[in-house]
Amino acid sequence: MRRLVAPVAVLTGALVLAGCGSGDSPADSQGASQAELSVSGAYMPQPVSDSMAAGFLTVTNKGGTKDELTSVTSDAGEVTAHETVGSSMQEATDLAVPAHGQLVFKSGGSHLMFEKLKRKPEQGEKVTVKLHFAKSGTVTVEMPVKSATYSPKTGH
Ligand SMILES: [Cu+2]
Repeated sequence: MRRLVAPVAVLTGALVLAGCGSGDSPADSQGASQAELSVSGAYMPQPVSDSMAAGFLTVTNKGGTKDELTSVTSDAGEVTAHETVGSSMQEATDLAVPAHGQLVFKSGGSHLMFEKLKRKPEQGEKVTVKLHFAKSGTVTVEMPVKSATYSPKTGH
């Protein structure tokens, strides 16, 4: 006489806890050897000038290799990276994005300088800029135009 074996219902929906708890060590070991860039906080204060404007953003590198911002381009007009030295500013080339670090463009410091704008950007519009990096290639950023007095919240 054959016995029917009741199929055992296996609950496969159990939670699988992915291995966490090893995330405290810096990711500078093998496997994190490439630059890994992301851009955040991009904005342009609505310019007062018809042809010139500044732009700000933060490039974050989560990878273990540094990268460099070699140039910036935009269909809106000419754009270069500037750094502020004392009370004047000068064009900056080959700005480093350190491994596990940031390249910060912010009011009062380094900034993107738009010149010879084809038309004046208005609040609510977006200006597209392309950031060209030595290793990571081109990153396209949509930069929203904010009010002339806009100031981003800082802090962590
Ligand atoms: Cu400038």
